[in-house]
Amino acid sequence: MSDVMTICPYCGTGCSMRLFVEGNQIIEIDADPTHPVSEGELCLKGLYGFKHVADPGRLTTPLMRRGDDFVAVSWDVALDTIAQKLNAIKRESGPDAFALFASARATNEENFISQKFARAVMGTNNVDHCARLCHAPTTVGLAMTLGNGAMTNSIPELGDVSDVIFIIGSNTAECHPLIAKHVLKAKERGAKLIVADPRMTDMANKADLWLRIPLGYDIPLINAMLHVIIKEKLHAADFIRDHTTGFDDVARAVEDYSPESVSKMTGVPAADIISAARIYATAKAAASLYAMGVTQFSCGTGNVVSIANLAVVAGQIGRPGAGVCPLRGQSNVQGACDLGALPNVFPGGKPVTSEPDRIWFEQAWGVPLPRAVGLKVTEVPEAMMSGKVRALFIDGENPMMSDPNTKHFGEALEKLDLLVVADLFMTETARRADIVLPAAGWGEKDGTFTNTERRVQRVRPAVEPPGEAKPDWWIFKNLADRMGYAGMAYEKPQDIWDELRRVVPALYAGMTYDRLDHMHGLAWPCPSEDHPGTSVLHQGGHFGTPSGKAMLKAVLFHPIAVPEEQRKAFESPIIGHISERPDADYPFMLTTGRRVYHYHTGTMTRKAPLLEQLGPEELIELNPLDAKALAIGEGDYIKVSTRRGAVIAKAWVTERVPPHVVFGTFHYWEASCNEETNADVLDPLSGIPEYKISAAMVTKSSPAEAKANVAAKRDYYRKDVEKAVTATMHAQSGAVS
Ligand SMILES: Nc1nc2c(c(=O)[nH]1)N[C@H]1C(S)=C(S)[C@@H](COP(=O)(O)OP(=O)(O)OC[C@H]3O[C@@H](n4cnc5c(=O)[nH]c(N)nc54)[C@H](O)[C@@H]3O)O[C@H]1N2
Ligand SMILES: Nc1nc2c(c(=O)[nH]1)N[C@H]1C(S)=C(S)[C@@H](COP(=O)(O)OP(=O)(O)OC[C@H]3O[C@@H](n4cnc5c(=O)[nH]c(N)nc54)[C@H](O)[C@@H]3O)O[C@H]1N2
Ligand code: SF4
Ligand SMILES: [Mo]
Repeated sequence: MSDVMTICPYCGTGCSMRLFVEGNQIIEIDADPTHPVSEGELCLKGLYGFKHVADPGRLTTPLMRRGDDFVAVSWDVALDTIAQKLNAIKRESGPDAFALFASARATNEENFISQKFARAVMGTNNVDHCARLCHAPTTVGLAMTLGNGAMTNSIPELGDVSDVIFIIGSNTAECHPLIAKHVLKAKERGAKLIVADPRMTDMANKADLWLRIPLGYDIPLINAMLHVIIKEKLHAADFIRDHTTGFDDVARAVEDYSPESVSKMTGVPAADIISAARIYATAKAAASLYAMGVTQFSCGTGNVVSIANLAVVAGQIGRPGAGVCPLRGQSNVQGACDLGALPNVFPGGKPVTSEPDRIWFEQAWGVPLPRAVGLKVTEVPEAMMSGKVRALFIDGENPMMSDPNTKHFGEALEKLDLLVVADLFMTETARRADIVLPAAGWGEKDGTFTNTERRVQRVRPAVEPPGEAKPDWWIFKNLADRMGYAGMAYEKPQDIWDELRRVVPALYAGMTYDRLDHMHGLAWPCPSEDHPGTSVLHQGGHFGTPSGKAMLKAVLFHPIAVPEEQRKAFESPIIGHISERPDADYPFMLTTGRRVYHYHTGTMTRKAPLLEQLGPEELIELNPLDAKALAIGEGDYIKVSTRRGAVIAKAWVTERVPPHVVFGTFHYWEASCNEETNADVLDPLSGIPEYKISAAMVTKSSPAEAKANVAAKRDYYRKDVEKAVTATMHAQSGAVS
C-alpha cells in the first residue's frame, strides 16, 4: 500500500489529507495532523467522498453524438472535430460566438490554460465560471471598497486570535465544517459568536447572539449596527481619517436606520442589534464570516459592501484575527478567480480593459487580445437564445442543475451549434452535448488549488485516470495545438505554473513547486522566493484601491424600491431591494442551499455509499405553523411551485425555517430546486442571480404523485445517460473508431 498527500476536492477550506492506495484504487483517507487548517480532522465529505473516483460510471473515452446516441471516438477524432468546428464558427461569426465555462474544481494550472485558450486562441473574453453564481459580489464589492476581492485573514487566526466572530449568511457548520471548528475553538477561548441568519443553523444555535432577520434584510441590519457604532462613538475615528474615503456619506445614510426602525422592519429586538454593534465594535479583533446568505441576492454586492463598511468603520481590519472573510465555496474557486477565469480580468485580477495590462499579456502570449469585457455565465443563456453565442465549452460544471431556472437554460442549449462538455461523468448537462470529453479528476492529476484564505497548496495524483480520461490542461493544450496556436508548449502542470509565476510575479513569483511541496502552501501575495506569503491583508491600513484607502460607500435598502429623493441625497449609493416578493398566488418564500452530506449537483458525493445513506433524498424544510395550517405531517410529500417550475419531496417539519419560508437544495435531480429559481433578475453590479428568494406556493402531494414525478424527472435529466455510459465502457474493450 502506498500513500499520497493532497488537498480535499470539495469545499474551499482546503483541508489536507492522506490517500491510501492499493493497486489503482484509493481505499481510505486519513486527516493530516500537521496541517494548520484541518489540524488532523476532516468532515464527512472529506473522509468518505472518494468512491466516485473508481465508479464504473466514469467516462473513459471521448463520445460524439450520432442522432440520439453517443458513439465512442478517439481523442484525435474528438479534438480534430472540435478544432474544425470552432475555427469555422470563429470565421463565420467572430470570436465572441464562443463561450467557455471554466471549472472551480480544476487546478490553478488548468484554469490558467483554459482562460488563455479563450483569450489567446479563440480571441474572446467570454470566459466565466461558477463564481458568478457564488462570490461574484465579493469579487466586485470587496475590490471596490478594499481593493482586493479575497478573504483578508487566515483560518487559524479565527481559532487563535479573534475575540468576536460575526457570521452572516453562512451555514458554516454544514458548508465549511473545518472552519466551524476554528470558530468553536475561539468560543472555547471565550470569544463571542454573533450569527445573523433567517434559518436556525447549527452555528445560530451555538451563538451568544442570534439575529433572526427575514430573508434579504442584511443591509438594514448592518446599517443599524453602523448607526449604533457611530452614535455611540465606537467607530475608529483616527483610522477612518487616515485610511478611508466616503465616511460622511455612510454616516449620513445610516442615520435613517435606527435600531428601533430596523427592529420594526425585521422583527429583531432593537436591544439585540445594539448589543451586536457594541460587541463587534469593541472587540480586540473581530472577524466577519459570510457566504451565500448575503451574496445570492439582486443586491449581493450591496450586502458585501455593507460588511466591508462595518469592518472598516469599526477598525476591524488589517490585523491578525480582524477582517472580512468571504468563505469561498469550491476547492479551487479562489484560484479560478485569481487566474482570470472571469470575463473582465486577466490572471492576477488585471482588468482586460486596461491598455498596459493587455499589452503585458499580449507580449507574454504573442497574440493580440480582445479588449471588450466578455459575457458572464448568467448572460450566456440569452446570448445562446439569440444566436450570438453558437459554441459553448463547459469544463467541469453542471449548469443543467446548478444554474437558475434550469428549464430555460436547457432551452438555450438547444440553440447551440456546438456544445462540448468535459466531465468525470455523463452528467445532466453532458448528456445534452455534441461532444463529451472524459476528464481526469482529483486524485488523478498534479497541480495546485488555492483555498479560501489564499493559500496555494499542491494537489497530487494517487491513481491513474480510467481508460482514456485526460486532465483538463491536456485537453486545452492539445486543442490549442490543433488550432494552430504555438503558445502552449507545456509538458506538465509545473510548466504552466512557472509561466504564471512569470506573468503575475507580484502574487506568485515566490511560489515554486519546491517551496509549496515542503510547506503547507503559501498565501498570496508572495512576490519572491524568500517571502513567507501573506496571511493578513491591508495591514497598517494600506488598501489595494488606487488611492490606497478603503472606499466606503452608502448602501440603501427598501424591500420594494428605495425612494428617488433618498437615492439622490448620496453620491452613487448602492441600492438594495428584494426582486420577487410573496403575493396571493405565491405566498411562501423558497430559499435554497446545501446540506452537510452532499455537494452541489451530487455527481461525486451521491456515489459515496455512506453519504448517500445519510442523505438519501431531498427534504424540504417547512415551519410547524405552516405544516399545521396545510395539514402536512413530518415526512409527507409536498409540492413547492414557483412561477418557473415545481419539485416534489418530503417535508421536514422544523423550526429551522421561519414561517412562510421553505428551504430546498440542488443536490438531487429527483427534486432540483433550480427548476424553480429565478434567472431574470440579476445583481446589476455582479450578475449573480437571486437564488435565495423565490415566491412560492406549497401544497400537499402524495406518494403516487411523487413516484410519477421521479419517473418524469428521470426522463428529463437522466435519459440516455446509462446508454452513453455503456457506450464508453464498451469502447474501452477496444471498439474505438
Ligand atoms: N456540504 C456542502 N458544503 C459545501 C457545498 C455543498 O454543496 N455542500 N458547496 C460549497 C460552495 S460552492 C459554497 S458557495 C459554500 C456555500 O456555503 P453557505 O453559503 O454557507 O451555504 P448555503 O447553504 O447556500 O447557505 C447560506 C446560509 O445563508 C442563510 N441565508 C439565507 N438567506 C439569508 C439572508 O437573507 N440573510 C442572511 N444573513 N442569511 C441568509 C441560510 O439560511 C444559510 O445558513 O459551501 C461550500 N461547501
Ligand atoms: N439554487 C441554488 N443554486 C445554486 C446555488 C445555491 O445556493 N442555490 N449555489 C451556486 C454555487 S455557490 C455554485 S459554486 C454552483 C456550483 O455549480 P457547478 O459547478 O455546476 O456544480 P458541481 O456539481 O460542483 O459541478 C462540477 C462538475 O465538475 C465535475 N468535475 C469535478 N472535478 C472535475 C475535473 O477535475 N475536471 C472536470 N472537467 N470536471 C470535473 C463534476 O463531476 C461536476 O459535474 O451552483 C450554484 N447553484
Ligand atoms: S471542510 Fe471542506 S475541505 Fe475540509 S474535509 Fe470538509 S469538504 Fe473537505
Ligand atoms: Mo459556490
